[in-house]
Amino acid sequence: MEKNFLWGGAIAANQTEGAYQEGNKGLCLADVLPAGEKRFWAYDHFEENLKEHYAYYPSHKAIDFYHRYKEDIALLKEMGIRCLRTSISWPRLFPTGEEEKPDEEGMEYYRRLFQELEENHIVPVVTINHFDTPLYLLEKYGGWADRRTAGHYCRYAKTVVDAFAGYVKYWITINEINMIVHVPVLGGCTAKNGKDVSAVYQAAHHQLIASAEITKYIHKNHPDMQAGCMLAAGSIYPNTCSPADVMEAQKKNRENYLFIDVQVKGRYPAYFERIKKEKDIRLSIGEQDEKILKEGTVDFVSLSYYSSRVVSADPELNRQLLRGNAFSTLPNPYLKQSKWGWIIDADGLRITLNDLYDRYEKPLFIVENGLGAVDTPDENGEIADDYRIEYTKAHIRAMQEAVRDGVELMGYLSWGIIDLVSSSTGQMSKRYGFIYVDQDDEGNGTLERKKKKSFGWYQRVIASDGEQLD
Ligand code: BGP
Repeated sequence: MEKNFLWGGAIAANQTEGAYQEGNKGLCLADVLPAGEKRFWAYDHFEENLKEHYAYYPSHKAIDFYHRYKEDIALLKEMGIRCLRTSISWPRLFPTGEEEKPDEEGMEYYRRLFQELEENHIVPVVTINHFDTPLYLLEKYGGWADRRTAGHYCRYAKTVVDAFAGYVKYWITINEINMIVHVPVLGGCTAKNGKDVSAVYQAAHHQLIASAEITKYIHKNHPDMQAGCMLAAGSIYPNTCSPADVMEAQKKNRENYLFIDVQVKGRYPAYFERIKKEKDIRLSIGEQDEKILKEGTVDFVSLSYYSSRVVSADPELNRQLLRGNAFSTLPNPYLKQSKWGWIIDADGLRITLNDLYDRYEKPLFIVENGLGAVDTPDENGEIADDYRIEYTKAHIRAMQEAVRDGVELMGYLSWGIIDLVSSSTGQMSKRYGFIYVDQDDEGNGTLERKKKKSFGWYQRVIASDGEQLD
């Protein structure tokens, strides 16, 4: 890989920081979610869930990154990473979302964090909104379904972009923007518990508008910065070569590409008209919206990639979809799955990168990829996570092939480079890290950090610029 390739890792505020009430921080969705089975119910029952009291809320302490970031950054530096993607907690700066000015204590925390990264020569990539719209806005306005949430986001986003201009060059406006159609509440649409399709697409429209406004703001005021969109990616394969299945796969792929099509091309694609008709989506589009979208197109396309998916046009088969995840899929007989039912498909990363690059011709950036697995320390406390090394190695190889295919790639960031709370399940036991954190699903443990076998392996990969994979 090229010398300036951004090798590194990724985390998010609501899954790592903890300190959920420190300073004046307001709450976000994760702060009212339990761990385990009940979490999926909670996503579907936003309002009912608010009345529940759980014995343990994993985000409240998370991995205590808020207090331990110096120690963690020192370990990441030792690993040799060149880039860390993290997010700013919106409600840490704007507790309800409606404040005019940010909370100074919160601002100071991020200033110190970015300074620490700078001193360690680690390039930050910052997500402005990673699944943590202030809970107050979710309750009061139904989240992004109401355009006022977009206005509050823009005030927050302009504040951080201006304040941290000296430290941060790469910004991602909204994490996995297509998630809103798969798990609406997680994506920030709580109106009607995320069950009204028009409200969901209205919320998505507001996110697209807000993202375009900030992108335009960045281009105008900070020409050295770059603004990117982000897709929860993974090509969708047809179950057979029957044209009906191929058509179904194309349709499902478009449902995800829709958002990135808007963010790259600055307009809704022609096929959206048919989606609207078929789903009976009624949207209210402002007079200026066309112009806003056109003027706020992104500089790069970032993506998370964990797996590919398989769909069929046969309703009978669709009843057998693997559920329990944000994305449902049929099993792929050629591939294995992780313990959480995620299909493991390294070649799929190459296919996805090629698809995206053909479509957008913009630099791509892998900002999440990794294997969620159970790690069991041996009698000496060592963690030999060869399965994670194998997964990552295969994906890096596939990525290198995509680059040989002609894809322009800015970097590779391994998700959850340090163990953190899983977003979908709230578990600690679904671990992604090259650094182990001693904590279980009920919050027991010392929070002590420990290098896994993969730590040294990734260190060698980066030092050799991806040459030394074995
Ligand atoms: C993405 C999110 C991350 C992260 C990751 C892994 O959807 O952007 O926040 O959590 O998926 O998913 P999980 O934590 O559910 O295993």
